Amino acid sequence: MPSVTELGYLGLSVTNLAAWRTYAAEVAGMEVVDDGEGDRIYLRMDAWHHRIVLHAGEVDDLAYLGWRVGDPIEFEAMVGKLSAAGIAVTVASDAEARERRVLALAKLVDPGGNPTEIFYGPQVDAHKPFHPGRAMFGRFLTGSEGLGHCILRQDDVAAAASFYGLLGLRGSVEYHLHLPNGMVASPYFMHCNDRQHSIAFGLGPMEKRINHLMFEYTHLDDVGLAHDIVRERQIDVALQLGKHANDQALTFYCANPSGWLWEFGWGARKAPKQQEFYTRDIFGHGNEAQGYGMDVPLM
Ligand code: MBD
Ligand code: FE
Repeated sequence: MPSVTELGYLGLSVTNLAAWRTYAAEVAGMEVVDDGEGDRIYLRMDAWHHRIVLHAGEVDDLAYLGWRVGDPIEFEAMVGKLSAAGIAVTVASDAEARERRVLALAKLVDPGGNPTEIFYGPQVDAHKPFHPGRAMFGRFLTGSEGLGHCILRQDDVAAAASFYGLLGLRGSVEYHLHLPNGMVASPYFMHCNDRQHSIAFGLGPMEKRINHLMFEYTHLDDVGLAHDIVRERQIDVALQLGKHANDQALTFYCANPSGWLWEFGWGARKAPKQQEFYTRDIFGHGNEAQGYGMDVPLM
């Protein structure tokens, strides 16, 4: 059965490209690449041409997610499998593939309405060493684990789980969180490689398509340095430093210039073969700035 292998790239629509340039480079340490197209800039995290495209736009939200498959055979099999399941999927033109810096891609929409792309063959600029936007102790942990994970809006969790299951991701509910109103939140996490989760959903209604992007540093000190910079610049922190029970990464969540969250992390364990669930995090992750859709009791 064909399967995606990693969350390969993201496209974001942003209203303030200048603020994003500063934040991505000086807070997160990503490399900003401008190919002179005028309406977009690229963020590098490793040797790939880019992992994130920032499109100058009217809205501040996710524009699309790119899921990688291994090669043309997997690509054809995946497009065939999705079509056979009754999902509308369109193979994009060569011009669109060039625009994404991949050999080929197909476009579809997930059950939450999130524009989704399946691709193979990213452009890897092996000749161009990754050059962080600020001093870094280590690097971004990408490789076969992809760029990180996202929490997406899904009004129908069962439909989302079966859609991402078709893409080849596995997972389950991993928390039962008791909310102050007496309800229980049951967020659902899915993986397609060693990264403990590449996607999650089911934390409740969301204004935007995306709640947060998590990326991981290879060195703990880069989380500490980012945290110092975030505090120095008085950027809103929605969840304080803490350790999740599922991926066991040390992370904190702060606002990006689009008003949704980036989760800065280090030290995640690899995806286990069998599912578990938890009722709280290991430590920390106290709620601080409200209104970012993360006012959930993880502790
Ligand atoms: C995560 O990465 C996360 O964002 C939440 C809310 C819970 C567990 C792991
Ligand atoms: Fe997360």
